Amino acid sequence: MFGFFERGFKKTLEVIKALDKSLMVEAIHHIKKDRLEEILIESDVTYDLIEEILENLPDEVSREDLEPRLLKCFETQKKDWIHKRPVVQLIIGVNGAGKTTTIAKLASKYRKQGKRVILGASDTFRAAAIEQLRLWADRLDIPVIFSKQGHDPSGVTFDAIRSGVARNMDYIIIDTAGRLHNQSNLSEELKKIVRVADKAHAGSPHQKILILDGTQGTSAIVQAEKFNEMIGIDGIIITKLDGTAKGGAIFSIAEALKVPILYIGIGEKPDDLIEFVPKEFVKGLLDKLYKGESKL
Ligand SMILES: Nc1nc2c(ncn2[C@@H]2O[C@H](COP(=O)(O)OP(=O)(O)OP(=O)(O)O)[C@@H](O)[C@H]2O)c(=O)[nH]1
Ligand SMILES: [Mg+2]
Repeated sequence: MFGFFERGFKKTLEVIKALDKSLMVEAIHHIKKDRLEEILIESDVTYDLIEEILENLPDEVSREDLEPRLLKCFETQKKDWIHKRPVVQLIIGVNGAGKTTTIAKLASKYRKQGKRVILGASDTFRAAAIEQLRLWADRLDIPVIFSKQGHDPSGVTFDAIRSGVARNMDYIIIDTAGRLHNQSNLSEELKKIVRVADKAHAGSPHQKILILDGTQGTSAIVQAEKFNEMIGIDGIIITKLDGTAKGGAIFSIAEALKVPILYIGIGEKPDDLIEFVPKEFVKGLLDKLYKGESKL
């Protein structure tokens, strides 16, 4: 059975392995600092953060030295979620990041936990977007509230939340559009959705979850900051890590945004979503760095 790191960071692991085979065999107790720097650069950790991680460490870096430095990047990971029923999750992110697919994954996960889920198709910008969510809802046998293309997305949000409350749902998950004519349009639309959600169910949306495309690596940080300025972010899900070697970007994303990373997406199917646990992530990476090839 593969562990968390092998499952979630396959491509990143291949790069680390390919980068220095001899290093992988020899590095039982220590790794040379410049080698470590190379590995972190290759896996897309930002340079400033690499400097911070390696600051004042000896030339030969031990696992014990490195571990707390890596974990420190996730210090803000803890978050007190509001567990008010139903929980309203607003899913935001740029076009193509994986919002709709991730909604299907989340819904499928909650269903398996025996929870009641309803979806809101508030990406009314494209007809195909509504269809895509309806198709997932059909496959997963989950109700979905939708309207016609071009209708006000906050109207759909209101209806979905009211319906979710009336039907005693556990989770109401709202899809949104990633791209409008310009950024100020998007910002205004998201702000309105948030206001209307609060009207439909006071205190909601409880979780504003940003979906980031993992193949973009650290370049997704600027994008995330913009969404944070618009309406604030409570959690992040990073998708498409199955297709990228930029897994190290997770350190920089967590450290820069100070928002917890909740899950990672590792494929297109409903089960391809795994909970992100910083300790397991760091342990998985360190196991690979310090135990040699035979274990890979
Ligand atoms: N390999 C892989 N593909 C993914 C993952 N998540 C999403 N995708 C794919 O990425 C593409 C875009 O996903 P969507 O869920 O449609 O993205 P979106 O953010 O809803 O896009 P818009 O509605 O256009 O804004 C689809 O082809 C998905 O199958 C993932 O974790 N791994
Ligand atoms: Mg979509």
